[in-house]
Amino acid sequence: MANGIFITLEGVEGSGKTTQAAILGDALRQTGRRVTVTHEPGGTRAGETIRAIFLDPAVSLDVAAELLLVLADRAQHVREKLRPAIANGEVVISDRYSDSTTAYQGHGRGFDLELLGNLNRLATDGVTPDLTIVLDLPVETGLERTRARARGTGRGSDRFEGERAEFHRKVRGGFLAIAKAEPGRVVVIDADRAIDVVTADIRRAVEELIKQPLRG
Ligand code: Z5A
Repeated sequence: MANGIFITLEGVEGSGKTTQAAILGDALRQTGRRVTVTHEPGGTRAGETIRAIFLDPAVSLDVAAELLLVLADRAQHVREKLRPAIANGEVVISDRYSDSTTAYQGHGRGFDLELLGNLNRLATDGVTPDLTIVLDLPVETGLERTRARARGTGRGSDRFEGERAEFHRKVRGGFLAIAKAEPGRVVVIDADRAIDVVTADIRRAVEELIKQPLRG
């Protein structure tokens, strides 16, 4: 049985994580691998319930409550879904994971990064990505994409879309700081380009990890 692999996609809102996670999942399935594509917050029944509270702009949440909710979501996601799938030899792709907490609650909200490191260790229980792809782009471009999607689908804005651009810029800086500190795990890809061009760069990074060409 092939070893399980854990890949995470990170980045600011509208950077294309969900789009690229689905494309990458399909490309990996074409190699005959079993693939789980999942996301945070969410990914489990408990997680989807937490997600509904976490993102609802009408629900008042202190930033400490926000932090603890996303950690509770991760603790459940790891133990119920991620670790079993990885142990079963699957490729697991998660749209957001622990780096989002460092970037949003740490760099964005201002929680102490050492504290967040300890809390993330508790939540992740040693489940660390083999590869993290940060999709990087100017926050205005990402927010414009999500606004355009909202106009097209009627989807309302969430707790974070209402934050000022300055907050999202700090978050972007957080992801870039993580990438600088952990170059062996984290690859930054310019996401301000056409979808297929971004896909090609992601494919190259994943091929390097799995030592196998991808099609599609
Ligand atoms: N959060 C947190 O604070 N702490 C944590 O620890 C975790 C999360 C885990 C999750 O919301 C929120 O939770 C998130 C951080 C916080 N909020 N923010 N900001 P979410 O899951 O609902 O939102 P998101 O993760 O930011 O996803 P998103 O807004 O859906 O963006 P995305 O997944 O990166 O992008 P997408 O859905 O693939 O694409 C967005 C639109 O752009 C869509 O219409 C696409 O067709 C289009 N798109 C995608 N790629 C391109 C390119 N290359 N060119 C043009 N258009 C494109």
